[in-house]
Amino acid sequence: MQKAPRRWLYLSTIVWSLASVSPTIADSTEASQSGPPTMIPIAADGVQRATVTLDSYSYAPNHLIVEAGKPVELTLTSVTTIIPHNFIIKDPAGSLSVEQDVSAGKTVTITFTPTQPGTFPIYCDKRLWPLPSHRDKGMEGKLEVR
Ligand SMILES: [Cu+2]
Repeated sequence: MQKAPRRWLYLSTIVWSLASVSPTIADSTEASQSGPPTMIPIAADGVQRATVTLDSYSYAPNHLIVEAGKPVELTLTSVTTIIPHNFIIKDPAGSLSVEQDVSAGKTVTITFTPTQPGTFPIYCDKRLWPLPSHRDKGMEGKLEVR
């Protein structure tokens, strides 16, 4: 008799604590969307290297500026303890498509070469149903290709 109600209480506590995080996220959304533009330097070997920190729910920096036609190497470092994230860059016109999962606490390096100038969205499409997606919680940014 006792087991079922106790489990329900446990689950509802989790849902409640996840929901209670939302107001904080709404605040940080404003800040993350207005992050300062970061021009990624070109190293001696011609590679544009930078490190991006993934947190719940943000990228830092989140506005990256790179040059077209030169390889970009991004080190994606997750500082979360539980929540998995990903790093997606999509050009709707098809010139760029990057998608990389980054597990909690992990570091992954990705390389791609943008060919077309433009500004492309960066975002995390993970979501824990029925909560909004991480992108909706502010986990987004942009890649500006010049
Ligand atoms: Cu995420």
